[in-house]
Amino acid sequence: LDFFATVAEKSDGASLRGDYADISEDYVVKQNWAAYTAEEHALWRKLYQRQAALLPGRACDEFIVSLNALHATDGIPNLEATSKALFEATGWSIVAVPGLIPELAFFTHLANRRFPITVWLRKPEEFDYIVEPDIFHDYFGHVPLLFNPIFADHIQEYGKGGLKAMQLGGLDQLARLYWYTIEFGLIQSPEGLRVYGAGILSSGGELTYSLEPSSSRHIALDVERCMRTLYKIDSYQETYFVIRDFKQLFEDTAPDFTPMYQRIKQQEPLPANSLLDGEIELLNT
Ligand code: HBI
Ligand code: FE
Repeated sequence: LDFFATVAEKSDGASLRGDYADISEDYVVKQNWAAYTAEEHALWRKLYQRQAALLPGRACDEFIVSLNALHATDGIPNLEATSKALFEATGWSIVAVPGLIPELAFFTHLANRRFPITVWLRKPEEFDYIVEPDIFHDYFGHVPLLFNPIFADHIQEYGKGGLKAMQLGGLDQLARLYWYTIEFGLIQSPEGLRVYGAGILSSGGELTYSLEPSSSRHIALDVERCMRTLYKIDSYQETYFVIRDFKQLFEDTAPDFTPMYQRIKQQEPLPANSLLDGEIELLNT
């Protein structure tokens, strides 16, 4: 029941979507691919086509290359087939889940190189915006970069870090880091800023918005600063943190966060639109 408290907090008290009747102990279910309707496959194709058209010049190259190799254009993908290809590439698997799952189960999957993917697809009226992650967000947004060896290792470390943070009382801080990197992160490229965060990559509006100079703040990622920063769950982000490359993300998050959690807990969290003394905005406003 802890779990429902967590989720109620995350989704503003709204009840959970998804069918939790047949879960195994680690919250895994069968995808039941044959049960998706023709309408759902058609909606997937529409979602895919809109996002794919926005990717060039916006998504990082690693994402685009891996996404194309997945051949997921025709309809809702079969997770078992993807899982096999992914395992061969980076030793990760995909497990099907009914929706949001408790943090302990979520982190345990990641720490063991299993990525949980929600089985249900949004409704047509949720084409532009959805609160809880559905299969389009989880698959389109997260799976391609699991084919990148450094990023794949990073997500496993994040899972281990999550299990540790639960012991240390650092979950709020770690969740902010996850939010501003794995979900809403930007990365430098020789041609300018690019997106690697799954929350942006799976969003029609934010994929263009997040790269506009006049939009929100763009500042270089500093892990401790990021972990102090509150985030928005119901609007575009007010700050985007930018990494140089995936190696930076991996290395900067490698140290033991115990002392950092201690320091951060003694301070007030920063509002989502903060700009601190000495911080430089990477795009002109
Ligand atoms: N469950 N299915 C699913 N997907 C998530 O992204 C997820 C979750 N449970 C917990 C959780 N995320 C977050 O609390 C952590 O990433 C912080
Ligand atoms: Fe996500």
